[in-house]
Amino acid sequence: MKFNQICVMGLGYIGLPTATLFAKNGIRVLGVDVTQSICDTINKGEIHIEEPFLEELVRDAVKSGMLKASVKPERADAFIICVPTPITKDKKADLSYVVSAARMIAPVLKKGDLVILESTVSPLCTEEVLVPELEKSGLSAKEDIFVAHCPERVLPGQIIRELKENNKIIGGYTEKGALLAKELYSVFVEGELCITDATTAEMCKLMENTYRDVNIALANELAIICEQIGVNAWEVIKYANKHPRVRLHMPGPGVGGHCIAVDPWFVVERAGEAAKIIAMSRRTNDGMPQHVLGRIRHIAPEGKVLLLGCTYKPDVDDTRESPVIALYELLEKSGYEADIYDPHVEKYASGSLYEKAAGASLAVLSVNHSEFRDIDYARLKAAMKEAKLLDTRNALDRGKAKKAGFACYLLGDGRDG
Ligand code: SAJ
Repeated sequence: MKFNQICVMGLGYIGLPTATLFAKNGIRVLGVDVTQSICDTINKGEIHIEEPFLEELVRDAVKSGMLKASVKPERADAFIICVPTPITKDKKADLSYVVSAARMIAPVLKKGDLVILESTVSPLCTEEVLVPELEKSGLSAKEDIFVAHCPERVLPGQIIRELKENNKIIGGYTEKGALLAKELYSVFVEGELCITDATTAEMCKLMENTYRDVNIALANELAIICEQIGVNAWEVIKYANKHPRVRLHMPGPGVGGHCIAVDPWFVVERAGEAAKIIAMSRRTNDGMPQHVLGRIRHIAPEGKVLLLGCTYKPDVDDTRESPVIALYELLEKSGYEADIYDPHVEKYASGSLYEKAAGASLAVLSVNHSEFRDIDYARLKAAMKEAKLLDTRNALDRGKAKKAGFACYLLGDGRDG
């Protein structure tokens, strides 16, 4: 089959880069997003998110006429669903965006079309949620149309490169569905296209992120233990990782983002009691802001605390599920005067780090943004009320800070003061 026109449903961190790469490789793309202002921005050749190389690609794709955005889908050869799958307050997968995307597609669906679900979903969602919705069109997903689950696996900040280079799992609802999806992605994917069934693909994606979450929980537990027994967890990790079969992860103030902090709960929801380690790891990581608060209380019992960075990871503008926001709220609840400086987040980027630090009793490195690599510690000290630093990422130049007169503390270090 030749794909002439495709529709990409959802123009966020995954949908927009995906749409753009197809457009760049000769397929006409209609990007669909329910938010009119997002469509307007894209149709002007501009973007609404921060991601390296994306802006130029979108500009070119729109200019060439290969990429357009609209709030409604149109007839196409293939539909790729890239909508969010958030989590509810009681830790259940919210599949409502997948359902509404399927409902928008159903009226324009015709025999022979391919529908791909890229969003991360709970086990069996393709079979139990997506297919029944699509079949409301009167077309059978076994005979008339083709369905596949091909989960996105790219890392924010490196999306364009990883979309092309990463291996991709192609989970067909039927064998023919998998083959067609493989054909479509081979337009720009240079990695291996691994064919399996849709439910296996769902589990692969969930376990990739669960693996990371469980390992980060182990690192966070190690940090807490090291603080108790008086060793430095970062040194333990550094040397343990010299073993050829050991790959300890890094501790931190918690796990954020819309993936790792969320996906393991999808497994727990389905597997219940059987998912013991997975649930416990989630709780360990969710408990880290509280642990950091404990350390802050010890170092600076009161006053103003400035958090350096509030995104869920370095050098991105994304604050979704960020543990730093949780820490900020905990600080406020505990009577501190809390503030955030983050050069990547408009709301917290005004003024300079030094202006924001005025009168603070403690500065906490909460996100290891590149900008924080070369802080002028003498200037920072002059601004602050007390010269105290807590590094939760092992990323500050604490040698320099100490020379400038700072008392430095490190998460996971039981010897730091
Ligand atoms: N983190 C630690 N310690 C570590 C590594 C990470 O505390 O050793 C924290 C980070 O600070 C951050 C969180 O984990 O808060 C997650 O960041 P990340 O960079 O590990 O991952 P994400 O959420 O940006 O992207 C992940 C990726 N999955 C894996 O690496 C297995 C990506 O490939 C997926 O596409 C993405 O989830 C997704 O969409 O599911």
